Amino acid sequence: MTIRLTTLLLALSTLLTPSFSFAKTQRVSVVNRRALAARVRAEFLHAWRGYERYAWGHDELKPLSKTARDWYDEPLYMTQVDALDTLILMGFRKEADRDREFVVKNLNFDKDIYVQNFEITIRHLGGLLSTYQLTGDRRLLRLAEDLGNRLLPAFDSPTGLPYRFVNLRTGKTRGEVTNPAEAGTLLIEFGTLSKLTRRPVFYDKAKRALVETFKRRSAIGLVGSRINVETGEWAGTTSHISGGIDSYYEYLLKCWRLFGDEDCRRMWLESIAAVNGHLADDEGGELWYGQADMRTGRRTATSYGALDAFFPAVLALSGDLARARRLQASSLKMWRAHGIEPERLDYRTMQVSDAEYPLRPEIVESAYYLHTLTGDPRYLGEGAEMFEDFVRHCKTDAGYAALKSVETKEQEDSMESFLFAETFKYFYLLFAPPKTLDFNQIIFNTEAHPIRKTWRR
Ligand code: DMJ
Repeated sequence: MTIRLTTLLLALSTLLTPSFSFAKTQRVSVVNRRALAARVRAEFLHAWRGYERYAWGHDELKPLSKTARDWYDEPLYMTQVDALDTLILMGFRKEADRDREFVVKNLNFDKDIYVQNFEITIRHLGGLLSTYQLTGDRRLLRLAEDLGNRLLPAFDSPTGLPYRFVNLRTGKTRGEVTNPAEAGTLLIEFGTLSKLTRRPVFYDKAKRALVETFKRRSAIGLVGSRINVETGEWAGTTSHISGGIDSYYEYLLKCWRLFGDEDCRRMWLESIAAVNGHLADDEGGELWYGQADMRTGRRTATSYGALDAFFPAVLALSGDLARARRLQASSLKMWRAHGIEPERLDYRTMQVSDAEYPLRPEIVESAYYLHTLTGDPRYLGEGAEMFEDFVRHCKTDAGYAALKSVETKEQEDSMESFLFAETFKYFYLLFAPPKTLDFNQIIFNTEAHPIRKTWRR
């Protein structure tokens, strides 16, 4: 099936609804925004061409050696699925059609491999569902449902918390120690699958996983870093908003907004109060979020990083623009310390503790949300600065490369699929002409796949 241009434009016009008029005072002109959006598009295409040439049919391009990498023994076309909706959003029709046909003809989940439930859910289930909504191509929905069926055994634990790995063919599971992010970042995708297939089982299992995580919060309302899915006991009691917990909070808020789920609303409101009460840190007038013991709230570390930079977006979406703005200023300080952000630093000393930059999108995502929700042109200027740094340090002749160190700027032979799903997409949406996605109708999953409400509550 090929999508006709009119169909595509219709889908896009449904997705891209103008809902803001921008202040005349903004310093980055519409012309510059258009030029920046065109630059993002051109750089995306550069990376995509590299992938097509050297890694087509494999999970990822290794941009320095110009070879391919697969996550498992057989490829699951990670980049091809993750990139699909961005190709459509940016208007690369020929490339999108070719990619979609490849995925539909070749993607087969009947494989004897153990996949990571969380990663496959946010990338594959999210990517297939959003592209189905954009194109109406029911073959993508069938693939999504087949995948959903194969992932369901992951939830068959004594607690309902999902095992980390599941064999796509046999349904056998592995990995009994998980974390709140992996247990609680499934409901947007599984819930949408339920709405679109009218099979509640997906919603129910993923919702239970979210609730079972929340139920095990401490008396002061915090969750820990690792949890055993068989006993329900915490195996790590450090609380934070970083990788391993991050998108658990994001999904509490977004599932309330997407599905109108009142349980999610209650869990979000209680959780954000605890996070702001115990993890937020006022450091010399700056706002950061650090680590604390989940039971006592005692501060255990003052570490912040590239993954934490998603939180201004969540705060902004929740309506807390004041904290969102302050935290984004801290993230930008982290970025500017080395002209691109490290994976982690100590915000008291600004000493880098993990220097790599794996092409992460979170800080750009937050700039996009803040610009959309405030109309403040400062976020365009900051986005332009970040984009120039990103191109300067990460571009290679075959694509874009992660950095081993933001201090030395030495590149690494890695280009994760979220470069296409998220990093380029958020840069593009930030600069794209003055119309924006309507957050009342569209919710991005944590991999930036836009899901549109097409159902009644
Ligand atoms: C993505 O896979 C998702 O955004 C996830 O929630 C966190 N990490 C990466 C991007 O940094």
